[in-house]
Amino acid sequence: MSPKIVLHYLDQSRADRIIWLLEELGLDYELKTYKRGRDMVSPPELKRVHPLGKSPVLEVDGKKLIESGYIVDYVIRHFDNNKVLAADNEEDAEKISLALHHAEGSIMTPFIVALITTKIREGPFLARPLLNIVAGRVESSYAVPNINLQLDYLEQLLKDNGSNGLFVGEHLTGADIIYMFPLRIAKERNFLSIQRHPNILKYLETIQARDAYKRAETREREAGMSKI
Ligand SMILES: N[C@@H](CCC(=O)N[C@@H](CS)C(=O)NCC(=O)O)C(=O)O
Repeated sequence: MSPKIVLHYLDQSRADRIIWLLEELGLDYELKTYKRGRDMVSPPELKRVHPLGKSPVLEVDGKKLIESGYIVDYVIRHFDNNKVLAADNEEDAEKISLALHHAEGSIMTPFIVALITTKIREGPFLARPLLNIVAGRVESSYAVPNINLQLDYLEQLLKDNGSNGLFVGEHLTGADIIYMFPLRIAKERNFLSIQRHPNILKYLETIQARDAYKRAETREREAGMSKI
């Protein structure tokens, strides 16, 4: 019997990884959507789904899964019956496992700090000269060098994996699913350049041209959800 899958999707969130994952595997799922409050925080209804109130939450036969890396791993282990995304060998499996930890464990941190400094700059008008100095220091001493460090590393991973434009092995894997979100944000926020990141830019194009990715976008749009 096929599982009952419900994706709890907060607008402008990492849930875009999971809807894409479900589309790649051709799984049936219900989409429940949530709008952020004016403070950008998730609404109380999402906290009723899971006490952390973060998105994505994936419900599988009533079991509530959190953390996008874990969700990607779980879904591939349980439902990738035709080995569409699963690793072809042990070495690739290790690389994918590392990617699932790396994306949320390290890459997202400087991006979140950069998001906070942007908010700091929008503080009370009269305080802005000082706020800009504080934000600028945090950006130049931590956020920007660490974003660049992570992007250079990802650029190298893509280069090392060869000409198929993907992160691990010969076909799309969980590593591609998990790295897409920070890389899309990197592009949105102008951290990428053709001189320094040609492989990342090609990767983004390759992914965005996939049928499953487009189907996910259509479903997001029809449900009134937008990307960050
Ligand atoms: N590491 C978690 C992060 C989850 C998370 O922070 N999600 C954000 C959206 S991208 C969220 O729910 N924000 C709303 C809030 O914090 O209230 C994951 O990968 O799932």
